[in-house]
Amino acid sequence: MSMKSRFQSRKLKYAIALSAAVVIGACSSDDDDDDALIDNGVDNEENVDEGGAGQAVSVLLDASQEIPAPVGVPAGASGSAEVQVDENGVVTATLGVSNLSGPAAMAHIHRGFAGSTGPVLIGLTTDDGGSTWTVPSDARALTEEEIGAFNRGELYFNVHTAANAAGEIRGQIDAGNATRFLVRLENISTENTLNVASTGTTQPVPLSPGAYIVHRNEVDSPLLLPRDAANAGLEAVAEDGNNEPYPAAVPGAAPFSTPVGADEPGPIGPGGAYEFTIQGVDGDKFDFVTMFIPSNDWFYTATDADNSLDLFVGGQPVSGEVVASDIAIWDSGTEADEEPGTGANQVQRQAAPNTGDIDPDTRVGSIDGRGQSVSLNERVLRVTITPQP
Ligand SMILES: [Ca+2]
Ligand SMILES: [Ca+2]
Ligand SMILES: [Ca+2]
Repeated sequence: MSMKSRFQSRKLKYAIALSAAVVIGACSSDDDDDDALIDNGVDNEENVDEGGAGQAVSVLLDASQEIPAPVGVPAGASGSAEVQVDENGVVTATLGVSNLSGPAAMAHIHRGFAGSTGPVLIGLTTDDGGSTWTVPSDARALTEEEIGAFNRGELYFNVHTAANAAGEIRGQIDAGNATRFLVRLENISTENTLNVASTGTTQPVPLSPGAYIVHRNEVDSPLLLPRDAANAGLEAVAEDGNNEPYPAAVPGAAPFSTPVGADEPGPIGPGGAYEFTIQGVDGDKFDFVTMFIPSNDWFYTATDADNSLDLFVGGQPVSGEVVASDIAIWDSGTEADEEPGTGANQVQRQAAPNTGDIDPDTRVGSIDGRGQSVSLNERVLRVTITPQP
């Protein structure tokens, strides 16, 4: 694969002071206000896959890693596992558990970073009533993307009991080869950001709970596929700010929901932010979607090459604010567009979710590419990616 040619084709981007007025439209995008960057355009001579395919990983399970927090767990409840994934994705694992509140009823390997939950990939079986679990010989192999998830420490064991059906002990399968990154999505709009021409007024641009993914796809972000008609996860975020359907619609998609400093899921207005932690190895990419709320079906996402942000450049972890031109407003192609900030079928005013006329153009694409425009006086979203010690 040609990481090299990709990076060679990309120019160094310079910091430019943010101009007072930025109009995003068919002929003018937010390419104009590159005011910081993580993309230094360094050539990547060779893309070496790091990580643990073939490597045996030891895993300790306990109640403290479990989400949500389990109840009535004996102090010594624990598990110990050894797991290996070969280059074809075939998983071998042995898991022993002890001191649970009752017999272990199920044990699975899931996809999700530490601190989040995600779908089951592989079910384990037991021959001794729940003390020891293994991957059955007829279990499916991991896909290429799931092997990537294993290599970056994104898989975990979860053991279920009657008392804790959602899980009593959990253990992250992490060989320690990955870099941890804190991702911050910050709303930097103000009361004066969105121009509403029909009323001659301005509005802020709130952003919604959304979804993110770390992946290795060469051509496109899985969050945006298919591109000729939005997946159900994207439609729900883009029209209604609802991220619940995404994990089922797109394997590996994970929700972010609760603003920094809040107790409950909700949108972020000016000054608000979402934060979450991801992990990656060289070659891993990151993408996200969050609704441009004063719209029918618009969202912010990465528009870097392959619609994803590289987590490593020249083999080194990226660090800092994502260059503004690598983020843009897209349309999910699922609802006809009304004037931003006023439409009766937009989420702030509509009678019910998923209400509005069919979009005459069903393609998932940037509003620039679809010939649409919006008048913004300021930037709305700042994304910062910071490697963690
Ligand atoms: Ca639309
Ligand atoms: Ca719809
Ligand atoms: Ca609507």
